[in-house]
Amino acid sequence: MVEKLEVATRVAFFDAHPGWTELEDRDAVRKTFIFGDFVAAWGFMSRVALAAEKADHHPEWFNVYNKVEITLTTHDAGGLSERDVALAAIIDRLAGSL
Ligand code: H2B
Repeated sequence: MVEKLEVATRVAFFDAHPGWTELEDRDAVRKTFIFGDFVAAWGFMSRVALAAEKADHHPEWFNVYNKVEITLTTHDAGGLSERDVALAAIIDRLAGSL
């Protein structure tokens, strides 16, 4: 079983990862990424997909043209866990490098 994040870890996460916000209806975080066009958005999603598969931790996401909305939570923990923090860091890095 994966542990849910402590409050102090959550505060540190939001400080270190601007743009991620908490959902109101469940214990999850979300961030919206905007790219130049669909190809750039899809390229980003492909990189995230490979990283997610490697980590065995997968995003919930929604794409329309150049917009990718990503939600992270850990079903195995029933909320946010270190796995989400780790994947969010990778996602931010991949988005910044495009
Ligand atoms: N992804 C996410 N986001 N949360 C999980 O709890 C999770 C996952 N669990 N990917 C993994 C896979 C599990 O469901 C499978 C069976 O390994």
